[in-house]
Amino acid sequence: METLELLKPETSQSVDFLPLNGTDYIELYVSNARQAAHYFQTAFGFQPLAYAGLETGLRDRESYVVVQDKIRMVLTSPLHSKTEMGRHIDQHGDGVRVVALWVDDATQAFAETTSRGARPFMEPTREEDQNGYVVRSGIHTYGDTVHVFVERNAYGGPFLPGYKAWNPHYQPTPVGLRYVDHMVGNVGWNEMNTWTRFYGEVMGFSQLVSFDDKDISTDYTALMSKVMSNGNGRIKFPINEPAEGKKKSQIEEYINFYEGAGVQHIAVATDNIVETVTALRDRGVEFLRVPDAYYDDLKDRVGQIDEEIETLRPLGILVDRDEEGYLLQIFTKPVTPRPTLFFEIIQRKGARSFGKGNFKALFEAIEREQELRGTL
Ligand code: TYF
Ligand code: FE
Repeated sequence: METLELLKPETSQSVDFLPLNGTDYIELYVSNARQAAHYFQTAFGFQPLAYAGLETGLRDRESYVVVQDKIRMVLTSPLHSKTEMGRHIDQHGDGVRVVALWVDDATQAFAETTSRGARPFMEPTREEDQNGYVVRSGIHTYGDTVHVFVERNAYGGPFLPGYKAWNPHYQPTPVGLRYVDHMVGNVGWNEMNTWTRFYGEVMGFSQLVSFDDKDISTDYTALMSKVMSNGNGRIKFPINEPAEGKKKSQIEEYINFYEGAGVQHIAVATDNIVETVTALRDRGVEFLRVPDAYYDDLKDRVGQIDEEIETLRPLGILVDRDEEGYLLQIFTKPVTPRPTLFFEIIQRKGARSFGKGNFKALFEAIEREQELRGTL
């Protein structure tokens, strides 16, 4: 199947029971939030936004919020032993705990999803300060990951009530990251359909068919993937499960190291991938490399593109084309000690797919890394 289509297209009559405005924030539980925030500022060009911790009256945790255009990341660490955060970090290492979604009505989002079978994580809760109020609610998804619904239309503060503005001297320049394009979940053996059904039935998403399942379950990939999208397309969640191949699936490696299902990669969009990747490299971000031969037949595969192939080659930027246009993408090495979480930088020029034409080269590059780690 080559064309992109929704398997369950929204008709004009069907109402989206879970309208989502976009990604609100991504919260990572990490062992040293202060240093992680510094890393995301220094290496990825995020700006300091807000802080909560001892200085705001908290005793159990510290959180730093960094921002780049529409992307907000929260780095949170516990301040003492035997916390839920500490248990999360012990099991998973540093990783994504919360994928927060911006809604107009967090109470309704909670009711609509829990009535369809979602496991509650947080009852609708109103928090307020001098800047207004926010209502948040939450449900569990795969592994220990949760979705928090954030209703913030009546809030004017820097982040959430309880946080104070964080405006230190050190503010490295942004690298041009704009918004979260998609976030990928890795789930266990034979669990993909459970979770795509969850996003379909509980959250009202539809499957985006940009490649059929068999396309990527070949020798060199050993994974299955389906992409779930909400009604307006602002939220896209590909779900991967491991598959039996000649070698250990990269998804199985993730599940083993993360000790469960979790967020595998966060894809962030840029309007100028050449400038963004140049800046990220200069700041020490490390990317996967495909063999140089990839660039020799690139023009034959993708046709005319705006960028010079000789500009893309030294940076390792990949290109793929679909019926609607093309996209440029590149993948970082894992950003955590365990080979689990990584980032994708993506620039779309019309294409709405996910780089199927790059899977072979990409997955072989991942396998070379697995080989170095001794986990293949
Ligand atoms: O999100 C995607 O589908 C692409 C391709 O382990 C991809 O970024 C899929 C699986 C994977 C790495 C990249
Ligand atoms: Fe991706």
